[in-house]
Amino acid sequence: MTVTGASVASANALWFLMGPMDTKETVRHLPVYKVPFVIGRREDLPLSLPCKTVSSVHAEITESGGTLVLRDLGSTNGTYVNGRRINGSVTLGENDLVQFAECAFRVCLQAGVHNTETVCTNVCDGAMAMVQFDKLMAERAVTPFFQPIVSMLTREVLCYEVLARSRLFGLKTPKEMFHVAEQLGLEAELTVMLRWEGVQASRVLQPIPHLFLNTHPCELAKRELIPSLQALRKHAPDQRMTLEIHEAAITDPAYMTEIRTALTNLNMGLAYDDFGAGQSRLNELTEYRPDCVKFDMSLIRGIDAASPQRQQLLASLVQMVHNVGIVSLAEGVETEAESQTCLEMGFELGQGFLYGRPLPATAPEADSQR
Ligand code: G
Ligand code: MN
Repeated sequence: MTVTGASVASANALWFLMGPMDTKETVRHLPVYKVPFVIGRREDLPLSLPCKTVSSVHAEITESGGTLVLRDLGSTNGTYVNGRRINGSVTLGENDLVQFAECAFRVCLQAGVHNTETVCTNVCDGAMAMVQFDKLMAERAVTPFFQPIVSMLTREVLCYEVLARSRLFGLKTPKEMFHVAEQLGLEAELTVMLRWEGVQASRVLQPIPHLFLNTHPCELAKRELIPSLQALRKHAPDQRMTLEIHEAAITDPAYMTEIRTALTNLNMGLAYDDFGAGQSRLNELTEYRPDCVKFDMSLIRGIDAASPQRQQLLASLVQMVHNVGIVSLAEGVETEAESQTCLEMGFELGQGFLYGRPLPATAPEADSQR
């Protein structure tokens, strides 16, 4: 992707306008990804503000010696910095409050935006990914994919895991989306949005399916998870939902106890994701009892041809989970032989390309007129 004009991203930082500051709209993070960065009502501008009080070409930001310089372009209702109408050019600093007529933004400098090895070549792509990320969040431009979770024995589809995808350049996969989200500290916001849109998109399926929904470790670290689940339950009172938590995310026992209680009260299940990939924290299995343990695909792939010791170890873990009344799920099953071995070991549920790839939800023909 090419960006015309000079980039104002320095080696490891990028300027942003954060806003709007005074409405209930989603807060946006708009990278000043090129200079001149022209602001106005016109749609083809780097920052287009569809607001009647903003002039069609209202103001511009340029760069001088690494700092941003703001200039009003003869707008009708004026450009303000920290409440003062500006004449001529004004240098902008971090945390300045900038207003284009009635649209207010905070100026911020985001450090650590680019890795040192990607400095020159990818700086524009990085900035463009930021522009796209703003669009992703503001327009909720995600396409949730659904991967079936089946009964190992009957192959009947019992639930679906929601997986994040989008059609935006540089943000197609969860890895790409979360890479940008982490730079902006918006991992929790992105995850909350993905769960919500997953629930929303699943409504075309009949009957409305039981969903497995992912969490991000920072939601637990920042103790932000529970309110978003309460909102989701309110939005979908009757939908069956199971929350996936990565065992490595469990760092605060007190908060995990709160989450377990909240999930029970909200009639949501709990699954441990990627079990066996990291620490395999066995204590937690009884402490905050999950309803389901998802065994990581690294334990499953090639299990049919693995050594008897490895097979025995996995079979014992499945048995142990079963003995405490928890359902076991094999992730990443790709072949019939893996599936057969997992079934013999006592796995109750399976997920993987053998049973179904992640796909967007489409309404069945017969239900499409609903
Ligand atoms: O960490 P978590 O279990 O939430 O991630 C599931 C990921 O695994 C998804 O990105 C999904 O596309 C991928 N996946 C699902 N089934 C298979 C499979 O059978 N094989 C492989 N290699 N990947 C899979
Ligand atoms: Mn998962």
